[in-house]
Amino acid sequence: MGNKTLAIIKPDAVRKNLVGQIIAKITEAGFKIKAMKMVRLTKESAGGFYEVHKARPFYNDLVEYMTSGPCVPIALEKENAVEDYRKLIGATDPDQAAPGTIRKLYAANKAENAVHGSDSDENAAIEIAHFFSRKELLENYVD
Ligand code: IDP
Ligand code: MG
Repeated sequence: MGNKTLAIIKPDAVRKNLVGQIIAKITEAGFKIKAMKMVRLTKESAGGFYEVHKARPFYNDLVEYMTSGPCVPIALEKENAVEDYRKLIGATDPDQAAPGTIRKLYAANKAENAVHGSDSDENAAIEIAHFFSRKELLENYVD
């Protein structure tokens, strides 16, 4: 069981000024912030990040959405991080998300759903490396 996951506060939530409230939910749930930045993704970066969804009908809209404004990637640490964080954010579609979850509270719809969460330990490592260099992770390390 791994202890790291990648969260992203997506552009819709940043536009709605929800960064603070979402981070509060995350830290109240016991996650530690290991690295964080605010960044406007290029099409190449967003397209690469969501490469696994390339064949899906919503891929182009997803890349457009993720590049529509700044987002806030956050490397998180907690025991059982991937599973616990996915439980905290709720289902992809906010209509299906459990009460009190971040997506239930803050997501507009299945496409613009406020936050990202890694789906496995392996992908968490890949996704953290997508946004944070080894140097950044070491220099900014918070124990
Ligand atoms: P996840 O974010 O809950 O892991 P994924 O299936 O990995 O969900 O999809 C990645 C992202 O693509 C979603 O968070 C959402 O922004 C978008 N997405 C997923 N399914 C749909 C859909 O059916 N229509 C439009 N956008 C979608
Ligand atoms: Mg996913």
